[in-house]
Amino acid sequence: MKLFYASGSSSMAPHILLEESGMSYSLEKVNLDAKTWDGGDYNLLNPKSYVPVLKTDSDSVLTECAVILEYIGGQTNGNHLIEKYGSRSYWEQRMWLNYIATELHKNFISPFRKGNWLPNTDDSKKFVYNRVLPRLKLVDNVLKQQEYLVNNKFSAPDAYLFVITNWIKRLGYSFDAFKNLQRFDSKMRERTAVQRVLDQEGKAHTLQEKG
Ligand SMILES: N[C@@H](CCC(=O)N[C@@H](CS)C(=O)NCC(=O)O)C(=O)O
Repeated sequence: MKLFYASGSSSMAPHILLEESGMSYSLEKVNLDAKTWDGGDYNLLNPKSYVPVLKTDSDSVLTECAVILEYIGGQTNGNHLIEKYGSRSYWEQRMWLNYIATELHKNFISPFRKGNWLPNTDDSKKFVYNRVLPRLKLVDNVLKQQEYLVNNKFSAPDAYLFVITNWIKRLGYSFDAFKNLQRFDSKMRERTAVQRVLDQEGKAHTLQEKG
C-alpha cells in the first residue's frame, strides 16, 4: 500500500493506522500548493485535489479519510483497529469515523479559503473555533470516562481524533475547555507509532501558502 500525504494534515490519521497495523507500506509526499508529487500532476491521481489517497496493493485509488481508515483496519486481523463488520463495536467505530469526518474535520476547514485548508487569519480562526467548540465539548465529555473512543482501546477513530487534537495545538486554541481531549492527545503522543509518524512527517505544511 502507498499513502499520499502532506505533513500534519488529515493524512496523518491513515499514516498512524498503517504504522500501528504493522503492515508494510510506503509514503509519497504531496506538494499541496503545486498539486504535484514525484510522479507528476497530483490531480491526475486524485481529481478531488486533496490528501489522503491510499493506493492499495491491487492499485485501486482510495480517497476520503474515514473510508481509508476503515480499509486499513479491515486489512488487519484480530487487532480491533476496525471491528468485525456488523458487530455493535463496528457500528460505534463507524459512527465516530463519520462524526469526526463531517462534524470535526470539515468544520475545521476555513470557508474563507479555496480548497480544504485550516484557517489562517485571526478572524477565520475565531469563526472556526465557534463551530467546533460544541462538537469538541461532546467528545471531551465522552472521554471523561474512557481513554479511547471505542471499548476503551485504541482503534481507527482514535487515529483520526488525534489529527483534530493536533490541529487544536497548531491553531493555538486552548485546551482549557477540553481537559479530557488534552489527556487523550498526550496519551496518543506516548504511542510508539505516533512518535514514528511525527518524526517521519516532520514540520507540518504551512497554513500560509494560500490566500
Ligand atoms: N473529504 C476529504 C477532505 C480531505 C481534506 O480536507 N484534505 C486537506 C488536508 S486536511 C487537503 O488536502 N487540502 C488541500 C486542498 O484542498 O487544496 C476527506 O475526508 O478525506
